[in-house]
Amino acid sequence: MDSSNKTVALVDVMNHDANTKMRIAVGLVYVGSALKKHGYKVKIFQPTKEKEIQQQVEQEIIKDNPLFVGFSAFIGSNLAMSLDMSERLKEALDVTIVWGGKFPSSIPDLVLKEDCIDVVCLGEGEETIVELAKTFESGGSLDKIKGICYKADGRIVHNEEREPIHDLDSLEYDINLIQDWSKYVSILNGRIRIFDPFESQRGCPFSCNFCHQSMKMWSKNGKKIIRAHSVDWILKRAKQLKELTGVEYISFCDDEFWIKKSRAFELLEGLYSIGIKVNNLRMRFSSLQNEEMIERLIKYGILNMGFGLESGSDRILGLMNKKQTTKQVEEKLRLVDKYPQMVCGGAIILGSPGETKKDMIESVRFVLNMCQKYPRFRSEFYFYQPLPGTVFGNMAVDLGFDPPQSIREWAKVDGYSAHKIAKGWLPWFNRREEINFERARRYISLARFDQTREDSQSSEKMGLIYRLKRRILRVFEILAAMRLYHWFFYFPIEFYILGAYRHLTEWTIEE
Ligand code: B12
Ligand code: SF4
Repeated sequence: MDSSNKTVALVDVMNHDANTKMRIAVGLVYVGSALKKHGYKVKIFQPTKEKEIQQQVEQEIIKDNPLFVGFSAFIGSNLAMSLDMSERLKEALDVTIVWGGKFPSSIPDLVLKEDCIDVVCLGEGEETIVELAKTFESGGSLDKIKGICYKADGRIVHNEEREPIHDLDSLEYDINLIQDWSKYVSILNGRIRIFDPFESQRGCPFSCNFCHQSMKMWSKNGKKIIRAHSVDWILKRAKQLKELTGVEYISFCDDEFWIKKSRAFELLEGLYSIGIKVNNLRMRFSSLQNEEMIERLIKYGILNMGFGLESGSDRILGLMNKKQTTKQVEEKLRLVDKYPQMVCGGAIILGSPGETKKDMIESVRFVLNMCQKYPRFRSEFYFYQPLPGTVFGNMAVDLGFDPPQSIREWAKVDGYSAHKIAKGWLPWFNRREEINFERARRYISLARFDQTREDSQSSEKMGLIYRLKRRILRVFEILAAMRLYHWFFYFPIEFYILGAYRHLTEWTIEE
């Protein structure tokens, strides 16, 4: 171990408010652990979207006067907040600012157009960040550090690529870098839950065209790059997490969890034996094979699965290279439906490049139909965000998407918090369709496609008033589902009624 007294500040700005439970900045725990191993003092900050909280973090960083500040940045509003903080820190400290993460790695030149950002780490950061820290400390040149882009003499320099890390078990993952567990711990069915504390493997054998995994950087000689931690490595850290927090439910943020079935089961069994179950086990429909598999999952306490449904239109599923059909999806839902203790969900993307109104209606109807047939199935809708370097990202450009020319413009391409679709984000919709698309988004969030939620909440939540409000909202949910089914969005008066009612009564049911 080298020794250095220098502090490094690592920041991941959450795009939610301080009342929402946090997810661990897994990427920063990895890079922070690598720095810690080499003797650096590391502080990880995860400010939420409130400006005061961001400024408190800035004050603490200014007080520490770190060697450099690293930001983990992400498409959407997170980009603008990370940029604001970077600008303020640069102004106050004249400190070196390094950005990393999957999204900045795909647009490094644009990131470096910002005066306050000095270096972008491309891809995996565990080795790169240590080399950067040592070089900043010694005042040496950055030109030999693989996997970075940086500014020198007014121009942008692209260094040689860095090979992906082969042996994931050689990496440190020090969960003691998390400062206040109460911000991460939530309660599910009366038990302690932590969302996505671990990544058990990196990569995916599939290449869905909308996904980051369709980028060239994740293949070598025509083969996908896949690496996994050993089961023992994960279990060791899971035990530690259990001792620290008493956790009983976790999830994994792997690209794809079921790459090797025997390993996946060994891991689930191992976790179960130390009193940890996996909540919302994410998987492809094709990974779910038969009844025996569901029975084994139930045995290890898994009662909730999250599938990548992506579309209810076979044409779009084909375009996505998803390698699944709606018929196969329904077969799997029928299989799950045999087990009353199991609930499942499937996320949908609307607005993919080349998707038409007809495809979207088909998708929405398919989901409505599945929710009705299989009441323990629920669905969420997301809106397509063009990711640079992915197959769909390139297709979007061919179809007229003019990629933003600044970080702030990219920040508007946010499937969560944008109220209006940023201009030109989905150019394959004409103006009329764009308005409908926008309204469909609002009706989708009202309709919720989530019947299981009501069941669990009515038993959990107390009070007549709550149940009454829930019933009224249910009427609006049904109306919204009807509108979506018929793709009829004229006179959206429900929102005015609900808006006025909420204003008058300060209605607080989650939206
Ligand atoms: C958890 C997660 C989320 C969470 C939280 C995201 C967040 N803001 O923190 C939620 C559920 C909210 C989410 C939402 C979305 N997500 Co998401 N999500 C993930 C997931 C599953 C795990 C992320 C993670 O922790 N990875 C593990 C760590 C180890 O990897 P890492 O963060 O990349 O870190 C490494 C390097 O990037 C680098 N690094 C990272 N930060 C830094 C900082 C410095 C200074 C340095 C030097 C290096 C460095 O070093 C790390 C270690 O090697 C990934 C899939 C995946 N496995 O990565 C998708 C992923 C990140 N999500 C993705 C997408 C597209 C989305 C959505 C846009 C989907 C949608 N259409 O709504 C939304 C966007 C929401 C928003 N605007 O914030 C894409 C991003 C692709 C891209 N090019 O940006 C991914 C990769 C999924 C995919 N396969 O396509 N997501
Ligand atoms: S299966 Fe999932 S992780 Fe793999 S390419 Fe498709 S969407 Fe991405």
